[in-house]
Amino acid sequence: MRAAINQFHIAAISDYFRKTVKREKKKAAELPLDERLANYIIEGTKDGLIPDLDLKRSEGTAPLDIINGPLMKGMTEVGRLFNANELIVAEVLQSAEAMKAAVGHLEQFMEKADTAARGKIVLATVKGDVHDIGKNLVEIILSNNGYTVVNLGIKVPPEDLIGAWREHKPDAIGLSGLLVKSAHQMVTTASDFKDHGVTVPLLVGGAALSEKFTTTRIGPAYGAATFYAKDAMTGLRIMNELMDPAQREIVISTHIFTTAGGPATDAAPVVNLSTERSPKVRTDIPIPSVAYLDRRARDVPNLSEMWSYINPFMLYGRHLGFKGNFEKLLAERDPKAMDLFAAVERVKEEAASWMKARAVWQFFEAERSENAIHLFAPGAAEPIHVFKFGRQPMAGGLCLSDYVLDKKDGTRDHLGLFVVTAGEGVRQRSEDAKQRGEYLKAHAIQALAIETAEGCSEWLHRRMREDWGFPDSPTLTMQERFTSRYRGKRYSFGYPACPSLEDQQGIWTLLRPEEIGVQLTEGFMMDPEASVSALVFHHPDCAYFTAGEAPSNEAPAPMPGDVKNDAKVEA
Ligand code: B1M
Repeated sequence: MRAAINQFHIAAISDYFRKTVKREKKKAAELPLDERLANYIIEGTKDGLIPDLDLKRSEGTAPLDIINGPLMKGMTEVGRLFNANELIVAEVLQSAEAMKAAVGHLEQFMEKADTAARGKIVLATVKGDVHDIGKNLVEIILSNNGYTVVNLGIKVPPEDLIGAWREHKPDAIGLSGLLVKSAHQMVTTASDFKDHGVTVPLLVGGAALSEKFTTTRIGPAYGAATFYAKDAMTGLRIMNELMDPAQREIVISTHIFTTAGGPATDAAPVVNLSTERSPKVRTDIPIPSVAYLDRRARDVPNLSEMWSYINPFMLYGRHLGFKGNFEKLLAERDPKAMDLFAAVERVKEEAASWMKARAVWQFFEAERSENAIHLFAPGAAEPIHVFKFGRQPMAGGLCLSDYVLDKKDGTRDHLGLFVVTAGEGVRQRSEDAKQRGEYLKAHAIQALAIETAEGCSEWLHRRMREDWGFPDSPTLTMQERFTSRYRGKRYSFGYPACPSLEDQQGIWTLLRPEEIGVQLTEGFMMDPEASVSALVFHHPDCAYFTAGEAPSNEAPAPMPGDVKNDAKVEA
């Protein structure tokens, strides 16, 4: 049973809040002071926190001892509950907010020399990469567990990192990146570190990164201790072990990797030289006509319509950590679902006044030429751009060019291209909230923008199907749309069917997305982060697959990748 989220839920939520909050408050008050102080952190609440901190101080306990005592005990318990799946990301962020508020209050009573810092880390997203939602989560978790974090931001070249190492003398360096290209940039950065005598522990993380790539490529390039951190809490555990004299030596000695995997042993990229259209793709279907061939660029006015295209699993599950079927549990008034829904609604209320969803798209006349697709200006003889694709490394393997039908009676088939974004102003607003200690809001703003970009992709793709003359059936549910149960499919460069990010340049040449505020970085990533580009095909036989390398294209970063969403770089 899929209950769409609506106003009924809003009313139910406020009623639920009134009752429960009163109940919890009563229970906590019965706890002894130290447990109460830890409990504020665990529950992620600030109600009563400051008076209890002052009560603890009035008992003669030094502020630093309160931080390193009951408060840090609370944060440690938060880490344990998170790893035991009893707390979700959103709740961990609320705990960090309480910790920030507590430390912020106590600092005024501390000697300047007094510091609770357990260690220092320089953190950055690598050169060419714009992603920081992951890095910022790491900063929030580490800085509220007693670590000083020097966050250098995004697109940080090795020389700036080496400069920061000299200036801040950190106990560790943390590198972040979203894409496979960034994993390779980490190898380059690590070897630059080695050449400049940097030997502090190196922690690396990012969606497309893997333990294997870290131990067989980044580690050997660095030559000193290197750690793969699959998430922020793992980053914290590694820092705690490194800063613990009892564990440091053993942890470091077991994370120095010398045997390089990769290039020497890299299997030759799989190139399927066949140019035969796969028999899995029919050719006996009529070429659907498109409603227009001119370039369209829009501010998408109705944000709440975009938000109705957001996949709840991604927003509430992937980014905010909710476990289980969010929509179903919300309909059943599950307290965690209610809390999270209300928190996101508050962020949406504010974002509605400033968040901008923008889109640029165009249909192009298209011709298939073996494993390439030629795009033409209306009626032109010469192509204005050619995209070359790889083919699935098997007999009858698929290639994206197979989905473009041959010219019929002088009529060419078509291919759609689009770029959407919801990233304008997001980084600054999230940073401001983070500086104010509103961590859940800071993270939710970035997560909402990212999923608004995805939602805008889903909305625009639907619109392009309508403009192509095959609207979705009225019974198609949003969930079915999320699993692309409609005619045709969209493919994004970097994903397994078209892994070469360099091909983004072609989209930039044709669509000029700069006009909707999206720049392409030297690493062929889109700035702002909350942006998506795609090729849109109408063919009913479209499927997701992993292509081998595109012949003639210079080999992009090695990409194993499976068809669905979890493409990790392997050494
Ligand atoms: Co897309 N994307 N994406 N994407 N995306 C991936 C990464 C991809 C693997 C999917 C795939 O192929 N199946 C693929 C990359 C493959 C490749 O590299 N070639 C991919 C692609 C190709 C793209 C686009 C290029 C597609 C396109 O539009 N052409 C595009 C690029 C956008 C751009 O350039 N601006 C794109 C866009 C997006 C969205 C914006 C829609 C969205 C948000 C991206 C984001 O997170 N910033 C998105 C998403 C959500 C994903 C997946 C599904 C999930 C990523 C995620 O979880 N992010 C991802 C597939 C996958 O991983 N399953 C995919 C949430 C974030 C909090 O996690 O950044 O991993 P993460 O940070 C974590 C940990 O990694 C760790 O802790 C953090 C918090 O727990 N960590 C550290 C990270 N840094 C650390 C540093 C440390 C310690 C720990 O130092 C101490």
